[in-house]
Amino acid sequence: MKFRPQTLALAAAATLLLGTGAHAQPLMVTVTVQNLAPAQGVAFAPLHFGFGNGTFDAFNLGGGATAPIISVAEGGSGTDWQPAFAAAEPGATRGTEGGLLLAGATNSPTVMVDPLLNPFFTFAAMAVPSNDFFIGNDSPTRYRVFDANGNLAINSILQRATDIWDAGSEVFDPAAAAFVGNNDLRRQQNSVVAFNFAELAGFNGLTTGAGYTFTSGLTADSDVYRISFSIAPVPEPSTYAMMFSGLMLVGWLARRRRSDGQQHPAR
Ligand SMILES: [Ca+2]
Ligand SMILES: [Ca+2]
Repeated sequence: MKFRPQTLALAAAATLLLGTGAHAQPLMVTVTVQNLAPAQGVAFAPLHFGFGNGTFDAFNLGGGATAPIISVAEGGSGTDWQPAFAAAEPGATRGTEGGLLLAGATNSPTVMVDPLLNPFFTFAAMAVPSNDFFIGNDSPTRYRVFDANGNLAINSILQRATDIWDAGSEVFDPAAAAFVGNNDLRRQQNSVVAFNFAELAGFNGLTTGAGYTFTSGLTADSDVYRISFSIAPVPEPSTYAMMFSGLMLVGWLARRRRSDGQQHPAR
């Protein structure tokens, strides 16, 4: 009787494992990104993204930008955004998509996602050229990609010109723009995160790092970016890998039982 509560806990854990297995099959999710901006217009640095539980919140409208979003907005690297996401949500599936996405270009990374544990999509990418402009979701629960049954709930996320943010961390200055300007000229803006696409026209005529002459061409209702989701089952070898890791856990439970002097249950 001494071990009974623990045995019950183990049984509950095993049931949870088996019970969620029926609906929480991991999925292969292809995240297709498209730059919809006018030709010669705004490009986007690699998209930093994650499927999570909806708790990692990188910035707030009207709030001062913190290191995670500045690391996206002022150069696109996301060197603070990714670790902050990982710290907030250790179980999230995170990724970074390709290189610089020019107007008209597309990219389609695929990641494995548990749709029940990580139903929400969070993203951030720098707008180029700019000093500190980016796209991203303010609310971490704004985009629920999977419903409670693990089915795809939305097919895509569309970003318009009016969705482009100014991090408020670096003063607008084409001479100091990321990748083409002089970093020594960068000045702290000491402002807050705000919507701002109109200022991109201030870069018109700039020869970009990609070699074209920039023309914003954006109006308030211009589409600039689309993120689309498609799902597929996990391929067989990965399925076996998941089963194997599951068996490892069951094996660990069995060892616990034996070390506790409990009889291995017949199956
Ligand atoms: Ca927020
Ligand atoms: Ca700014």
